[in-house]
Amino acid sequence: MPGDLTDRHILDGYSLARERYGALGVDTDAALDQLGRISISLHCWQGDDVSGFESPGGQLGGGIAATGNYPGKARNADELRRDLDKAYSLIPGRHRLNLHAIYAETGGRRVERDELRPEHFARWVDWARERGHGLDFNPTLFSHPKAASGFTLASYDPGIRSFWIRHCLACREIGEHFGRELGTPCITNIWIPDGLKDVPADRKTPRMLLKESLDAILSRKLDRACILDAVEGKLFGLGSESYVVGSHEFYLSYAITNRVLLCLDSGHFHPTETIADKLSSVLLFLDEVLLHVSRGVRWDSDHVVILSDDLLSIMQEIVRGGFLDRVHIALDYFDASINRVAAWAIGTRAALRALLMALLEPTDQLRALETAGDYTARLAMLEELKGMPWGAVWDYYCLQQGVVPGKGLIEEVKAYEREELARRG
Ligand code: RNT
Ligand code: ZN
Repeated sequence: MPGDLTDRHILDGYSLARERYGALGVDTDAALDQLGRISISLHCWQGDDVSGFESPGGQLGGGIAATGNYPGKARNADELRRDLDKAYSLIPGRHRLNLHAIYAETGGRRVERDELRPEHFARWVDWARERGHGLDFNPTLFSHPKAASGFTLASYDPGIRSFWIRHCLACREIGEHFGRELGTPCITNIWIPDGLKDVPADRKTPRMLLKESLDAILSRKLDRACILDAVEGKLFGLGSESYVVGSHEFYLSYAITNRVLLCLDSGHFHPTETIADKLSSVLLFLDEVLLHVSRGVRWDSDHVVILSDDLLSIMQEIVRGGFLDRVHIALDYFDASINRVAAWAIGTRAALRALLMALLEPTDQLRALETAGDYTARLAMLEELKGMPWGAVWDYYCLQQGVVPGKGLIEEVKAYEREELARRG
């Protein structure tokens, strides 16, 4: 078809792009080599609006919400895995999967969350092993009667607290099992919804309780070659607008003191605050961090990731700081108003495109200009880079990795919708 992107167009475009970047001292082949080694953790929960398989029709709680009712949502683990396979086939590179505890497969039997065991995830492990995906994990401390008060690990009720402590301990065992089975550490991330709608009278006690609960959970020493623990803070949620127990300062301090990973979710801060600026600070004091790459829009912190300035600065900071080995990149958003497979593919491709743009920067030159105080040239160079043919390098990367380039993604997703999603009631 005239105007279509053929292999020859892509190869021609790449060879011109390689020359242009070469003139700036940037090696495009080396950048693609590096990009190919980056594994992003895709969040299983985009595939079914954070429903999980615990109880049909269960309500999403914990101050997060998926809006929209696009048809074709996965109703069980087989459908979810099929959708994930489709999504991974649209994303160049080899990537991980981030599971939540509510995605256990218990064969129709109700298993309480504090009784979950590795065997309830056996099929996920087999699937991951076959396809070469590493697994990450999350205890689920929401969408449950014992979280209905809005409090879990910081609850004043010792029975509630100990239930959730047992759940988190069970999940750490599962995480360690994943890491051992798959030969890559499983990042096991704790996020809790605990907070208050209105002005608290006591901000201190719930935080003391949370600290105690976390100590009880994390003091059990597990093999760091198999599991890396992370903790995730937040500024506010729906129904916890005035106070969130696990705030950023709480978890930053906790992570530094206890040598666990800090999870920075890009949707969990004030609207003009970006996590890009935080990386070079926290990584002076922490070995590693986990990112939940997301996109905040007004009250929502979980829109599909797009190639925004914010995303680009996060990836630039990771690359410029030499942090690729110490920053684990995961995605966290849930949009039920568009095709869910497309949501995974578009968001992950955006994250990879931003990484590629960052990898194509002449970092040393930019730093030299800055060190010399030549801010004029630095600004001019940064603006120039935005117009460089990085898109041609991306297309070539897709071709190289056997993944559909350009808007071919749309046709692929539509075909999958006709052949698979349309058959779901
Ligand atoms: C919620 C946190 C958390 C969740 C997932 C489902 O605000 O971002 O990471 O999105 O655990
Ligand atoms: Zn998150």
